[in-house]
Amino acid sequence: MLKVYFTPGTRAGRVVWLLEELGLDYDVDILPFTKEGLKSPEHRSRHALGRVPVLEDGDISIFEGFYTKISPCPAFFLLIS
Ligand SMILES: N[C@@H](CCC(=O)N[C@@H](CS)C(=O)NCC(=O)O)C(=O)O
Repeated sequence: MLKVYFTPGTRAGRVVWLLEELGLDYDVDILPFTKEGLKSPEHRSRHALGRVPVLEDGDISIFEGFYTKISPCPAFFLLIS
């Protein structure tokens, strides 16, 4: 199951939007835009700078907006490979 780490009002909303458009199953973990939310040791273990979005797919963890958006799109990888 995909999991998106999301903070309201940020670019992480684009990942949620894309997953909705693709009709994929996913969970959302909502992190507040606070030091406790984004800069917690737990979230820093996912993203060293404590930012969103982060997308997890099983054991794989991806950050940076571009990669979090292309990774659920296998057709894109077929096009560029
Ligand atoms: N280049 C990154 C930028 C990520 C980023 O700056 N996210 C903002 C929200 S839009 C964030 O997490 N800011 C919190 C912070 O920098 O402390 C991407 O495209 O994912």
